[in-house]
Amino acid sequence: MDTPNVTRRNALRLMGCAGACSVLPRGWGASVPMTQRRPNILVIMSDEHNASVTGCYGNGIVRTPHLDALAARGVTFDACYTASPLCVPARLAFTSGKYISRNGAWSNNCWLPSDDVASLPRVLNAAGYDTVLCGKMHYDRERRYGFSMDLGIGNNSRKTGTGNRRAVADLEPRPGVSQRFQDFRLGGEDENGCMRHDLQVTEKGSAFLRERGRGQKPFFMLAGYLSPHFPLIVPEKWWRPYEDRVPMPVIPPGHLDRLPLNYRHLRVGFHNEDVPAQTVQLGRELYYGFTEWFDDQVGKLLGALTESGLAEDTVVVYTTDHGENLGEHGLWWKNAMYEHAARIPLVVSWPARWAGGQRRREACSLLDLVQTIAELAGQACPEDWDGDSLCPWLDNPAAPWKDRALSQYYAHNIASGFVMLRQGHFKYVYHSPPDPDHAAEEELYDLRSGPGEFTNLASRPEHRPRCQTMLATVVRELGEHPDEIETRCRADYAKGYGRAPAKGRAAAAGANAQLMNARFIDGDLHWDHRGTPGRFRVEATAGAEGGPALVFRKPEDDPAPVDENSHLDQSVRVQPHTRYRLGMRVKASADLRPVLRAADGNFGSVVEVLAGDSRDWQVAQQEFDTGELTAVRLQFFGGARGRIRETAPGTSWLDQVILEPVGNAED
Ligand SMILES: [Ca+2]
Repeated sequence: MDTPNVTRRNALRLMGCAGACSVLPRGWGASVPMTQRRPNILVIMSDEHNASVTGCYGNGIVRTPHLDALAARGVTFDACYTASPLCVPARLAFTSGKYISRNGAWSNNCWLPSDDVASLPRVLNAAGYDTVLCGKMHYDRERRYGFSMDLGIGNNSRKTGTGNRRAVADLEPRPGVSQRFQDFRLGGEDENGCMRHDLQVTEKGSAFLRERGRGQKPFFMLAGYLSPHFPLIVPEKWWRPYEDRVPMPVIPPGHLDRLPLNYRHLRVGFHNEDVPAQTVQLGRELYYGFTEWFDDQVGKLLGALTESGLAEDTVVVYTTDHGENLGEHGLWWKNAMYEHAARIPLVVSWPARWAGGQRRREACSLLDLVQTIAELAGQACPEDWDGDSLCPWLDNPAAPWKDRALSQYYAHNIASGFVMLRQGHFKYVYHSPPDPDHAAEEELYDLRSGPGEFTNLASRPEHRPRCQTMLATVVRELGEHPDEIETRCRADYAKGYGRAPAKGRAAAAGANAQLMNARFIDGDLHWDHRGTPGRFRVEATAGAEGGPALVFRKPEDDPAPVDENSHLDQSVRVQPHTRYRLGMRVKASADLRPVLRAADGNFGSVVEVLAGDSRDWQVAQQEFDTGELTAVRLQFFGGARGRIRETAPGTSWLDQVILEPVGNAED
């Protein structure tokens, strides 16, 4: 990596660095003599929390008393950014201290190059800490990256390293909206997998804190909450205070047509183009309610810390992995570089060292937080980490700070990767050319004069020098031009990790017959079509961990197409509290949408896997948790929201469906 960067970091670290956290960089693994006891470090990391939906970030509607109280006891950062607006890349950047392009953490389907990387947990282990994983970090089930204790909640996904890009022209709108919007509704905590997960985080995290006595090794605990990540299924008592109280997004006329190509792809790829206004409104209200529910969990966990008697010696950090667009700019979920998705809350509280209620307004990032934690533990970071410790700036608000943050997105539903640089009050985004026929795209926003990010200044002559300078900064910071990064990303996706789904043998069709309510004739699975009878050959019966799996393949000699008159609709027995992978291979001339529902109709749609509008074979997959269910209903049909869409007979084919357990329930 670039030596000047390291020099710059060291210089910054040396400036104004005083007190217990004064650390000279010595190379990774070197411990530093401490003059006082090193603090415990509790990082509470939520999922998908839009910073602006927090009381301490100026929201006058949402109620977040516990986070606000933490801010009153701590230092709040107004312009902190994620390393990538997506779960796994952000979390792997946090784990590794590096930009995602430097460790291949492109998407949710990725892991770090090795389990043995010089991770934050390993740095803290070397400093004499117990490192405790309590909840979601979205790790592969074979990777813990050095955490010395795992409280056993989730982190059981299976990464294959594969990915793709959307074709530039693939922007034709489809009728209906994403199945995810069907999970904008009232419902009990038990109906929301994120809430079920988070109740465990609070319970096990609190138990750990209460049992942890003084005099033991210091601990670092990552309390990984899933809230307020969709599904937005929220108990009525938490939603009711926000009914008709959350303002709608304000989108200027014509704005959606002027979005960068990649963001138009996000709208089509996530099927967000035509969300009814009442759905937008309800979703926003539910999100506020979910955020308050999460804040209540924070209160319980911090209550346990107080009861433990360790609070005085514990640094408490609150942050999230990325934000949530909430319908702003016509977008839902994250994936974009607007403030709603890329900016994240960050509060660092340790009253023993820093007076509460302070704010820091300049730009910083999740990668800076990583180095801050290492420095608080009195441990030098690996020289090739990409952030800068916030400690000098925490100690002294007038200390020089870089005022710079960088974020990258190379995952799904885009035509090309993009990178964002926030510097001062400007935000610059560079989108790599998606193909040889299309140029790179740039965005430049002045967040002071236009905080809504509706006016792209990048093409204005007076701003061209600024764009060029900011792109040069991006290249220097990453050590590579974004176009080179995009090329490497595509090559990595094409290669994958060589981890094909585990396949058993078609030896036990009888077991399958027990697993699903279907007819097996001569080893083939038959089910009722409307129109053409379906027949799929059973290819495998063993799941990745020896559990039940179903793999159906349409025999090549079976000419029956899956068209507007045909569908798959089968009940399948599943293990409760288990994570399953649903994969399918289809050929489509129109959108084909498999939907997974509970057999009792009470599960909602948890799987949204679709083939897209392509005449080529498409492979899509998604993981889901079964919760309390013992059976789910697997449906496959063309069109959106259950309506069969007319397709040309013979052009749409369902080739293969895989349903297999991949581990314990995660999120
Ligand atoms: Ca996330």
